[in-house]
Amino acid sequence: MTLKLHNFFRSSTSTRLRAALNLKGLDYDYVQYVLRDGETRTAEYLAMNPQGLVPTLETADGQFLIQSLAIIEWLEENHPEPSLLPRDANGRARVRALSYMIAREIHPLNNLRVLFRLRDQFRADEPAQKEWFTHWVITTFDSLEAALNASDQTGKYCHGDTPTLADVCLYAQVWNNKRFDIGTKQWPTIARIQSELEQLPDVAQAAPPRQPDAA
Ligand SMILES: N[C@@H](CCC(=O)N[C@@H](CS)C(=O)NCC(=O)O)C(=O)O
Repeated sequence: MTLKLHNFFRSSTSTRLRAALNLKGLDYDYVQYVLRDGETRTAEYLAMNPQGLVPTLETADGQFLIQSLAIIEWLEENHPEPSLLPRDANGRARVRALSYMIAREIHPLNNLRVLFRLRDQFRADEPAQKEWFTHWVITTFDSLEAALNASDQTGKYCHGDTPTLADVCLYAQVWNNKRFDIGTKQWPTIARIQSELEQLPDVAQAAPPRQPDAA
């Protein structure tokens, strides 16, 4: 049995994990779920992932791994090459910090269930949800751009000249932003890194439109 990826094409946490799997050259079976249809809230799915969120990675020995960053760290430990984290502790701290800016500061505020909650509790219509989403992207992307520009460790990618955890998070977030018409023009370094990432077939293959369930 190979790895099984339970995911959804448009989900940015799924995109970042797909990119990591591809960069590490790992094959996986693609299992698709439609979030809006509640397909991750069934008893069967909740038994794999009690949060009812994607992605879940089913391992060859039947474990269900949840939380995309924890899964990528698991990949890193079990399939160390090519590494998505720098060899030095300072570099690892930097890459994790850049990753967390996206994964912990943007994504949790803009997740589907948060947008639904804004709608249901505060009657936020679609334009209001879009404004909310955009606000939190801009807040962190401005800081991310500044952090990237301030460091001579920024290279072809977020950290040096090989893709890291920070790049797969960035790549997925930029794709997610497109759904709300947020481009990259106002962040030239982010735009440059994204275009470098698009040149990497393993990363580009993880993009939402290239998945079997792409609408
Ligand atoms: N921190 C989790 C977040 C997982 C998550 O929220 N996934 C989203 C898709 S990107 C989801 O399943 N959303 C469904 C919902 O919000 O109801 C991770 O990194 O895996």
